[in-house]
Order: sequence, then structure tokens, then C-alpha cells
Amino acid sequence: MARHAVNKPYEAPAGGWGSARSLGNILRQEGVLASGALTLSRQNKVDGFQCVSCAWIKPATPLPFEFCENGAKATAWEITAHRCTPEFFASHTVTELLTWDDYQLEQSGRLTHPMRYDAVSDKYVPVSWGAAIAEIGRELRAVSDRKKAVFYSSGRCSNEASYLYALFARVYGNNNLPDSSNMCHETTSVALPQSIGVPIGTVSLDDFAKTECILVFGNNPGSNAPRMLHPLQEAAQRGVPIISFNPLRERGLERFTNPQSVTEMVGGHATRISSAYHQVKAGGDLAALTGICKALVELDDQSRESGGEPFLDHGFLAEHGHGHESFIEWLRVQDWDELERRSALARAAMESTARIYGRAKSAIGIYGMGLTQHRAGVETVQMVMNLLLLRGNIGRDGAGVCPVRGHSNVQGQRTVGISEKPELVPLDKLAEQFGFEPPREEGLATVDACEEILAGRIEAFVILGGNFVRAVPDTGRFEPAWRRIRLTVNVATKLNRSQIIPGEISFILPVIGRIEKDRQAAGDQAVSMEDTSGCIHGSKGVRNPASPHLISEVRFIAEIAKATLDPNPKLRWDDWTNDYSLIRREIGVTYPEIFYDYETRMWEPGGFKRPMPARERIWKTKTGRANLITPKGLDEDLDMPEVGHDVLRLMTLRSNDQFNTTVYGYHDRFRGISGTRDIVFMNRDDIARLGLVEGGTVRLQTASNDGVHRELGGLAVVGYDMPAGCIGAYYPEANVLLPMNHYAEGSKTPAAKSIPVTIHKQSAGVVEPGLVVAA
Ligand SMILES: Nc1nc2c(c(=O)[nH]1)N[C@H]1C(S)=C(S)[C@@H](COP(=O)(O)OP(=O)(O)OC[C@H]3O[C@@H](n4cnc5c(=O)[nH]c(N)nc54)[C@H](O)[C@@H]3O)O[C@H]1N2
Ligand SMILES: Nc1nc2c(c(=O)[nH]1)N[C@H]1C(S)=C(S)[C@@H](COP(=O)(O)OP(=O)(O)OC[C@H]3O[C@@H](n4cnc5c(=O)[nH]c(N)nc54)[C@H](O)[C@@H]3O)O[C@H]1N2
Ligand SMILES: [Mo]
Repeated sequence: MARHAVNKPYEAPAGGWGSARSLGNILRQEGVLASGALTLSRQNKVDGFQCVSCAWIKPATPLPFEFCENGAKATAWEITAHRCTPEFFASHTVTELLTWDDYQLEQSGRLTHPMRYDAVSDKYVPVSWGAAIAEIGRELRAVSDRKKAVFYSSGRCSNEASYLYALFARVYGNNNLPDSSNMCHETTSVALPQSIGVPIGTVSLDDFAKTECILVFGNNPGSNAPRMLHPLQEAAQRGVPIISFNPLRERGLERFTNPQSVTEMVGGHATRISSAYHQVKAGGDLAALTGICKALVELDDQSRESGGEPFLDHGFLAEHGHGHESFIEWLRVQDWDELERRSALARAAMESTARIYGRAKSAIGIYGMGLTQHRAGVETVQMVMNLLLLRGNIGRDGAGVCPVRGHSNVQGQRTVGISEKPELVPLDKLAEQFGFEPPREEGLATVDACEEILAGRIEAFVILGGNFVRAVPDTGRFEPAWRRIRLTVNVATKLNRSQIIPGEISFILPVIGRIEKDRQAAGDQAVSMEDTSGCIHGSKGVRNPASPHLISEVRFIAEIAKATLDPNPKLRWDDWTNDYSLIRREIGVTYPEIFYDYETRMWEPGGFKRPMPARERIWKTKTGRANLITPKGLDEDLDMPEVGHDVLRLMTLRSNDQFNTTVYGYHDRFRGISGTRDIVFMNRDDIARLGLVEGGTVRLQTASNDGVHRELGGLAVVGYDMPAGCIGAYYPEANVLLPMNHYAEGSKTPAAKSIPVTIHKQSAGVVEPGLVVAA
């Protein structure tokens, strides 16, 4: 295979023919060209399945093809014709598999049989479901302290499975329920309740149709939520200003051609998405948002002096606000030079944003990982809220906040009880409903669980979906620690790195995916999930399972529960497995205000909406009001050495060809990269200043003062249009550089968008650049 990387600017818009071609390629790669197309026609439809990719809103009246390039890739990935069988495991030792990269591992196909690690042969060997479950039950019972077992889940399991999993953990004896959202929007779940009393976004698609202004911070919808480009395109065509803040010029935020529109495709027509694009410095949003708020206050002063329209919604603030007086005072004393320096934006850019935003009758603030994954992520998210609240942009049409959730059901999982925080769960209700005494002590979230593992204190770890070992920070330190766990259980659909770093006793247990039919005693079962707008939808599998040996996640949970817990007639594991509507009934008992009439409402087109008090301007906060929260300071990354000549700020990024740790291929089309993921994006002046050359090989080293050496080598330098002092590399490869204790204050979300690093030349040939596929 040729080993070369291509880096040439991509001129085409997001969507368009590039997207159509990419879709054809992936269906071919997975060997499902014909049947894949049929399956896709049922994606995100009322009688079909909910996409397994992102959590973007599913409209009540879907398009004929309500999926995007990357949703289709996720489908193709799940329905692939490739299989990872016992014969595969017989021919590869685990040590050999450790040399494979993420792409190769998952490309071996869908897991077909339950497997158990055999240390003597260093291979996974087949095991029966019965033997696997019995051994897991024995081991979980034998754990020396029930606080030493952990139950992780990734945000794609259904509400039904998540509810049972959380119930199982609590009956077992702990709240150790870390979730992928701890690495993602936990910052939102901490920030928004303090500001507005709800942990989730407040907007619906209707608001997009009515809004007069959209601000986008640190989110890349072109790759990560492409269906969002439809409402953005409609808004742009209505003349709505869309102002983006991102260190990189992301194509989806620049131009879009709707692949579903014949006229746009044939006519080569692309819509400009962002009306203004501000290349804020990574970690500079806190300063940028402060500048916009400050400019808004100044505009308001001037306008009121001259008898004009106010720029702040004084009525709203008086009736609903709290903390606004001191926040406004704080804004007045901020120094423009400082704001410019910290954001890398000109004062004029912040002022023009304030002017445009200040004229719009309604506005939506969108954000993603570019805000949540910083040390001061919580304060930054609250600053987005401050900006919206200054103009009363919540609780009316076209206005609100839109954190773009990642995994397709990450929000729903939290709604039905996956949380390490006991105060977020109706424990008394559960106690009464199921006759047990739930643990009241706070459990382990992701970073805490990792720290316990590093300290050698965890004895059992169950992964219900996801790739925990690969997704967490500090992978170089973490992997050896992971091996010391006595029992690791991987409930998965594909082979990944978490599975090939076995503990003492390790299992790979394959389950059916959401696109597959889930047949139980009472017939084919449906499941449900919640999208980013708080709407809950039903989903029914449409394909036969990848192997006859797969079981459902619900069944897996029920089986280990029966093998582990003391009998309790109120825990009806078998009945629940036979008929998932009985699980939904229990969810309705625990959370009646959200899930009444669950069984019928989940099939309503567009789903049913969770009650959202902030939308009604009811504030479930400690003050009973909407809080404008003044940050402690402007530093988005408190423990970072001042970015200077040698310390750079590394953002870990997703390509257009991956879903988290699942790597579909080596093309990051919109950024002009193909053939490799081993690159570092750099500002061209920095390249020259540091004596590097484009295409040269470098290594990155973390600039931390904890005495741990962390480095990643073999990266090719790619000159890129981005602010000085910032660099970018791909996640998860770069996770080795992210110290475990470098996380957002308050939420412990790893600060993956601001890792302090130094960069060093590497002579060619010292390290293989590790390129895998030719362009
Ligand atoms: N196809 C596909 N879809 C996905 C995923 C996937 O991997 N692939 N992942 C899913 C998941 S779990 C999640 S959480 C979401 C993630 O979706 P996003 O929120 O889009 O996450 P990222 O791609 O990590 O980074 C977002 C953007 O933040 C910018 N950025 C980085 N640092 C900063 C900063 O300091 N300030 C600002 N303003 N911008 C910054 C980056 O340039 C990038 O454009 O997508 C979900 N959807
Ligand atoms: N440096 C850095 N680190 C990050 C991030 C970052 O931006 N930078 N992003 C963080 C974010 S936002 C997230 S959400 C996490 C993601 O962390 P995870 O959610 O743990 O990781 P994924 O890569 O989504 O998990 C992929 C695996 O899930 C399994 N899987 C897929 N479908 C199913 C299914 O239906 N059932 C089951 N049981 N298993 C299934 C497959 O075996 C596949 O290998 O990573 C975080 N880590
Ligand atoms: Mo995520």
C-alpha cells in the first residue's frame, strides 16, 4: 500500500457531490452497497430506527432521506458484511492485535460470539453465554467492596437499557456510573442548571425557523451533526446572520450544498452559512464572549443616552434576572486590550457581533466541544448564557441555548438515571418502587474512575458500549493500570482497544445494534432515545442481527443482574427482557412528569418533548431566577503556562471520517487531508518561527509539571489557517498527551481542547509516520 499523505485545500462546499461520493465509498467498503441503501431509507423515520450517529434533532416531517453522509457511514459501519469471528481470534494473539490501529481493529467487522481471554495462549477463545454470565456474577459478588466495581456506558444505549443498568448498579451497591458524557457535555450539565435551572438545551427546530440571529461557538456541524446544516441553510437563506467562532475555518460553517436537492446539486449551488467567521484563539471564547457582552452594554449606554432603543432587555432582567448588576459592573471594568489579546480577535469583531446580535429580536447560541473541553468550560458555557440572558433570549420563539449533544442517546441516559450524582436521581422513589436501599454516596464519574484505576483500587469494570480505554485522557499511563483490574467486561459490537488490553479475567460480549431486530418472547422490541432538543423517540430495528449468537443489551443487563443480585420479586428481570414496554412502564413510575403515556407518545412524529421549565421562564435555580454568573477571571485554561514562544495550545480534533474512536477511514475531506491521521495542524507563522517546515516530522511533548513524560511522535506538519499559538491533532491518537488532571473545573470534563505542549523536530526515519492508507 502506498504510504503518502495528501494535503490540499478542499474547495467544494460541505454536502454536495463530495458527500454523495463518500457515502457510496463507505457502503462499498463495508460490502453493503445494495442492502445499505434500503436500510438507510428507514433511518430517522417514525416506523424505522433512530440514527446511531449524532443526537441532532429528528424532525416531525422527515426529508425523504433523513440522514447525512456521516449518519450513513455510521449505519454502514453497523450493518457491515465483515465479521470478527472465533476464527479471527484464533489466528491473532492479543499482543499482535495491540500493534493494530483503531481503523484496522474495527474493520475486522461485527463481533459474532462471546469470547473470554485466555492468558496462556494470549488469545480470546469462545465461551458460552451461560458460562460467561455465571463467572461475571461470581466475580461481581466476590469484589472486596461494592464501591470497587464500575459500570461505564457510552451514550448510545437506549433509555430502556440505561434505566436497567443504573438500577442494577444501585441494587448492587454503588453509584459508579461514569458515562461518555463525562468527557463531553458534563460541562453543560453543570453550567446550565446553575444559570437557568435545566441541564439541557432549550431550543427546538421551530426556533431555528423563527430566529433572527445564530451564534456558533466551538462546534463543527459539517462533520459532527451534518443534519444541522439544513436548518442553518434555511436560516441563512432567510438572511439570518450566522456568526461563527472557531479557530479553524470549518467548511460546514462556511458553505453547504444540500445533497438532497436536485437543483442545488445539478446547479452547483452552495449556500453561504456563516455571515461572519471569527477565528478565536483556542481557549479564547471566555474573553471573546466577555467582549461581546461588554460591547452590548456600551451600545445600550449610548443608545439610552441618545434616547434610542435599549440594547439590553431591562424588563426581562428586572423580572427574571439575578446577578446582572454585578455582572454588568464587572464587564465595565474589563480592558479591551486584554480581551483582544486573550481572544485573538479585534475589538471591532466583538463590537460588530454585539451590534448584529443586539438588533435581532431573537437569537440562538449553539456550542460544542470547543467550549466544554476547557479548564474554564463551565464558566464559558455560563458566559454564552449571560449573553443570551442580557437580551432575554430564552423562553420565547426563536431564542435559546443549543448545546449540540454527541452520542445519539447521551441525553436520554442521564434522564433515566445514569449518573454518579445521587442528588440527580429520585432514589427514594426507586427505593419504594423496587424495595431496596439505594446507595446515597456519590459514585465515580469518568476521571474519578480513571484515578481509582491508576491507584489500583478498582476490581471490576463493565463497559456497556464505547471504548473507554481509548477515549479517556493519559492513555500512556492508563493502559498499564487497566491491565491490573481483575475483571473487565466489554459489551460491544466491534473490536476495539479496550478489549485487547485484558485484565486478569476479560470478556468480549457481542450485542445487537440498534439497527437490528430485537426479538424477545413478546415479539420484536422497540427502544427509545432522546435527541438534543429533549424530544424522546421510538426506534425499531429493521435488519437481522449480525450473528445468531448476539443478545440485546437489555438481556445482558438482566442476565448479569440475576447472576449477581439476591433475589427480589420486584426486580422482574425476565419479564422486562421479554417485553420492553414493561421497562417503560417502570420508567414512567420513576419519572411520571416526563414519561407519562410513554408507550404511545414515543411514536408521535418528532417525538415527545421533556418538560423544560426554563422555556416557560420558570427558573429551577437556587435563586429562583435566571442567574447571570460572573466568572472568576478571563483565563479559560487556568493551569496553562502563558502561551508563549515554546508552549502551544493543542486542540484534539475529530476528522470527517470518524465517529469518536471509530475510524472509518483516513480522509478529512473538508480540511484537505487524506491518507493519514498522523498530522499536526499549525499556523504558518508558527511553523517558520519555530524553525519547522511543512511536511516535516515532529513530536509533541506535554508541558506539564507533574513529572510525567508524555509525548507523541511521527506527526507531519500541515500549515493551516489558524491563530498563532494553537495547534491541532486528532483524537484519540493524541490522548496520550492529555494529563488526567487537566479538566474543566466543576465538571471534570477533560480539557481536550487546550493541552499545553511543546513541539520538536524529529529527523526523518527515526519514527515511522504510521501512514496506513493511500489517498
Ligand atoms: N461524524 C461524527 N459525528 C459525531 C462525532 C464524531 O466523532 N464523528 N462525535 C459525536 C460526539 S460524542 C460529540 S460530543 C460531537 C462533537 O462535535 P463537536 O462539538 O463539533 O466536537 P469537535 O469536533 O471535537 O470540536 C468542535 C470544534 O471546536 C473547535 N474548537 C476547538 N477548540 C476551540 C476553542 O477553544 N474555541 C472555539 N470556539 N472552538 C474550538 C474545533 O475547531 C472544532 O471545529 O459530535 C458527535 N457527532
Ligand atoms: N482527546 C479527546 N478525547 C475525547 C474527546 C475529544 O474530543 N478529545 N471526546 C470525548 C467525547 S465527546 C466522547 S463522547 C468520548 C467517546 O467515548 P466512547 O463513547 O466510549 O467511545 P466510542 O468511540 O463512541 O465507542 C466506540 C465503540 O462502541 C461500541 N459500540 C458501537 N455501537 C454499539 C452498540 O450499539 N452497543 C454496544 N454495546 N457497543 C457499541 C463499538 O464496539 C465501538 O468500538 O470520547 C471523549 N474523548
Ligand atoms: Mo461526545
